[in-house]
Amino acid sequence: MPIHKLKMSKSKILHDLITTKSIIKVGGAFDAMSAKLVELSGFDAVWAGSFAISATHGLPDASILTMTEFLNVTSNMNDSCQIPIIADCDTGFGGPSNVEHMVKKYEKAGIAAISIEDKVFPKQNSLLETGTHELLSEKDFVAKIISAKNAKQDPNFMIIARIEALIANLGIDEAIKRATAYEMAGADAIIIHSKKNTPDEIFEFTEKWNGTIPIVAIPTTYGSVTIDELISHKIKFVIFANHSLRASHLAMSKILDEIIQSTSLSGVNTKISSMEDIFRVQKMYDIKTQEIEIEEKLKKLGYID
Ligand code: SPV
Ligand code: MG
Repeated sequence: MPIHKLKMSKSKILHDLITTKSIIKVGGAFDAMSAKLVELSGFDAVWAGSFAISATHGLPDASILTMTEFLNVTSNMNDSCQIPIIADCDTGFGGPSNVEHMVKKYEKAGIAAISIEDKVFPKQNSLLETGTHELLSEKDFVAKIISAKNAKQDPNFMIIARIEALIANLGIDEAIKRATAYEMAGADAIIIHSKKNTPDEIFEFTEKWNGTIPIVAIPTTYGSVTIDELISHKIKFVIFANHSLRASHLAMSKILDEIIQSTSLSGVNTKISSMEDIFRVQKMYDIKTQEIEIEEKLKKLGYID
């Protein structure tokens, strides 16, 4: 009898990392190539963030793209790399029934985890100072978690509940109350998000909360926090949400400005990746190997000498 080597699912890979790693490092990406670069740099998982994906469509991070559009991008990212993908699913694209449909679709696509946040639809990016950050009632968000949990088939597929109470300036007690409710409803992890420039309120939350599910932090605004500090304050996942997008934006803007102001490309060629670099990441060299394999097969079948 042939022995089939079953590949471990990415949800299982992500789930196992919770016990084997002191902290899981998640790099933000916005398409297949940036996801691949996140993997090549040694991150444990990829964050398919709504901010970065919306921006690369030239659109605001304000619930504009549809679930299908996000899922298409996220699936491409998933296909391009071996590490698990954590999908930022905003508010879940509607009510509990929309969340149910979404969980089925994302799980079927091989995505390891989804995150839904407790804001009302349409949401706006959490770090937009002038943004409206209205929270959904705890009861209505718990209904979404119940729906997500009922819809998932794979026990390792993670439902991450994201708390926006600190973003909405509602304070630690509200954040703790919601975290407790979301854990009780079946969330597999909690994202506690903050827009402060120090990790103080995040650490106050992690000290006060008695929950047992993993806690996720997104230290975009409190970027001076160290990995060791996060670990010692019970953070299990750290998401570097948008740095690949912002790095690309800066690099592209600089080079394009230089090209338009120059009379030749001689100055820029050393400042950009080589064609070889891109050939490698897009697996261009696999084409030759495939051609050789096909040719050998065609020879065996007598089509060519
Ligand atoms: C994202 O990357 O889309 C996020 C994180 O949701 S934040 O931009 O900080 O809201
Ligand atoms: Mg987002």
